[in-house]
Order: sequence, then structure tokens, then C-alpha cells
Amino acid sequence: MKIGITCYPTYGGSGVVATELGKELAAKGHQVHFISYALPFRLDGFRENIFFHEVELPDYPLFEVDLYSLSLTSKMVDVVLYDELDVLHVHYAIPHTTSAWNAKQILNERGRDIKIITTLHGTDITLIGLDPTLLPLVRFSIEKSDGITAVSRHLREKTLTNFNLEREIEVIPNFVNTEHWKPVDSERLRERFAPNNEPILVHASNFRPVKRITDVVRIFAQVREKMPVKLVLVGDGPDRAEAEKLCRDIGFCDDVHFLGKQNGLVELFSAADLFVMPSQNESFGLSALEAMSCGLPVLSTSVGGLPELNLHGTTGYISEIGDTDRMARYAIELLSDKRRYMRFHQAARQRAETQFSARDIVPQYEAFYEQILEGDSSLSVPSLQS
Ligand code: GMT
Repeated sequence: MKIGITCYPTYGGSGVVATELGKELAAKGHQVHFISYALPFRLDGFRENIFFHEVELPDYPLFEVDLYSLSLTSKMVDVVLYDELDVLHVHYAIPHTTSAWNAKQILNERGRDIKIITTLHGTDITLIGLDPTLLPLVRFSIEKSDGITAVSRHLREKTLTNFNLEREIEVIPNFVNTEHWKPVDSERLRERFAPNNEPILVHASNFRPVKRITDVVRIFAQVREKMPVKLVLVGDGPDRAEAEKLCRDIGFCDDVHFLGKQNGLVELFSAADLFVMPSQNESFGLSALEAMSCGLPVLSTSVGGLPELNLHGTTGYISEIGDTDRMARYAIELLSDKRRYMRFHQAARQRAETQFSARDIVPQYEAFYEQILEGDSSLSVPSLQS
């Protein structure tokens, strides 16, 4: 099959999922064409069957605001026609689904049909998609997609309610390549972060307010009052400075490692003991899954799709948003009980392998493409009133 994939190419879970999906599909013999404004950051090294089409923006003084969504449409039209795509799979509805719908209209005029599949990832539905400036367009685009997938049951329900829709939305959860994301020897790294073999808490994200980074620091502060422990923070973003200041104010900068953006996450996760995700909103929580696949139990909140991933009392613990006391208590309990910790460590890895492995999930996308191409999108599109 020839598949066009559009996603955000920079740091962010939707781009990661799209890129990993493209890599897996290419490895299975499909031809994959990425269409975006930059090379997706997880697209490392040369891979057969993968092509990249850069969307260039016109440089003209009259266009003070960026016309990306229109340039993307034009590029989609070209790639569909000249690379003979079977399907366009866009990740994150805004503006990708709308650009794809426009491309479909242009192609239809030329007698060429193309199926559009949208994967909804999170804030395209729960936050920015609800903004009055975008809502009618997002709703329309979702309705007009030939197929829609959501990364969790929670996100499917949110989409149907928030946009007052009645249509099939296939839940295809996010996945990891468990051959890559697995516990590896990382003694050297561990010694660097925790010279006296202290337990290590780790967090990785884009440090946006929704991730509640200062909660990570507060949880760490409470655990540190009871036991020697270290904190490793991976990533960067708007809330990093505040978290750094909090560490300085509390006075434990020596025990906290701010690493910024990193690529070697498998080694970092393998060196750590517990993944902390106190998010305010999370339709899935991909980085928690990557950590679980490396054997890390997860301390998370109960929001969004997190309870579909992290099983309370089995692969980690779940608490209410902002309940840092409880999260710290759970961390102390788990890190002080070696046998219980080992059970959680094994269960986390096992859940990633049995429920969320690329081996099992990628075929669900392939089957969905087939279903849409055969014309059975099980659509029940209501009239456009909201
Ligand atoms: O909505 C965002 O925060 C952006 C989005 C992204 O592109 O990184 O993240 C969402 O998609 C990820 C991949 O499916 C999910 O793992 C994240 O939970 C989700 N983020 C939120 O829902 C806040």
C-alpha cells in the first residue's frame, strides 16, 4: 500500500506516533510518504520505503500570516497524484485534516478519489479544537474524514461529546516497539546520577503547563524527606525555568538533573526506577508507555486515557491531579519494598508487551486502512448543526 502521513515533525507525542507508525509500515513493505514542513525528528537514518516531502511556504511580503495549511494542501495534491497514494493518514486534526479535506476536493475535481484518515491525539479535541475560532472547522473536518481513529477510549468519548458527533471512531491505542524500548544495561549512567545507588525518579515531557512539572519537583521533595533519592528531568519547554527555580528555592539542586532534550531515552529510563507523570490532561501518555516498556512503574494522575494504560496497584499508582502528598506516599511505599517493586517492574514491561506492542497494534492500522479503502467507513454522518 502507498500511504501518505502528515504530522507535526517536532517534539510531541502525535509526531512520534505518526513517525513510528510510518517506520513500522515501511518495514512491513508499505511505501510511506511523510508530508510536513520539516523532517520528523524520530526519522533517523536512511530507511527503504520511506520518502519525505517538505512543504515549502511561499515567501511573499503580502502574506504576513503563515499559509501553511494551504501549502500543505497543495503538496498533498501533488504527492497523491504523482506518487499514487492509496490513503492519506493525518495525525492531529488541526490543521492537517482540513488541509487533507481540501486536497480531496481538488483531487475529486480531477476524477481522483483519495481516502482521508485522521488520528486524533488529544488537545486537538480537548483543548485547542474547542476554541470558538476553530471549533466549526474541526468538527466539519472530523465529520468529513473517511475514517477516524482515537488513541484511547477516553478520547473517543470526548470527541463524540465535545463535538456532538455520532459517527464511528476506531480506538487504536498508541504503541511501542518493545524490541527497542526494553530494559538495557545502564549501570554507568546510574552511577553518574546516583553514586550511592539511590533510587531515581524520572520525568520526560515538553514541560508545558499541562504536564505540571512543579508537581514532579514537589513529589520528589516529599520523597527526599524520607529517603535518599535522585530526580532526572528530560525535556524542555515553558515551565522548565519555574521548576529550576523551585529546586533552587528548596535547595536540592545537586539531587536533580535537568538534562534538556535527549535522544537516548531507553538508556535513561533503564537507569531509573520510577516514571512520574502528574499531568493535568493526557489522552494517552505515550512517554509513560515508553517508560513502562523499559520496565518502569508509573506514578500518574487519573486523567484522560492514563487509567487505560497505567493499572493502579499493578503497573504503578494513580492519584488525583495535584495530590502530590499521595503520589509521594506511593513512591515511598514502592521504592521501600523490593519485592513489590519487582512485581510492578515486571508488570509494567509485560503490559507494554502484551497490550501495546507495535507487533499487535500496527496491524490494526493496516486493517483499518483496508476497511476504509473498501468503502466501509461505517459512517453515520449527522447533519452539520451544532
Ligand atoms: O495534545 C498534546 O499535548 C499534543 C500531543 C502531541 O502531539 O504531543 O499529545 C497528545 O498525543 C500523544 C500521542 O498520542 C498522547 O500520548 C498525549 O497524551 C496527548 N497529550 C494530551 O492529551 C495532553
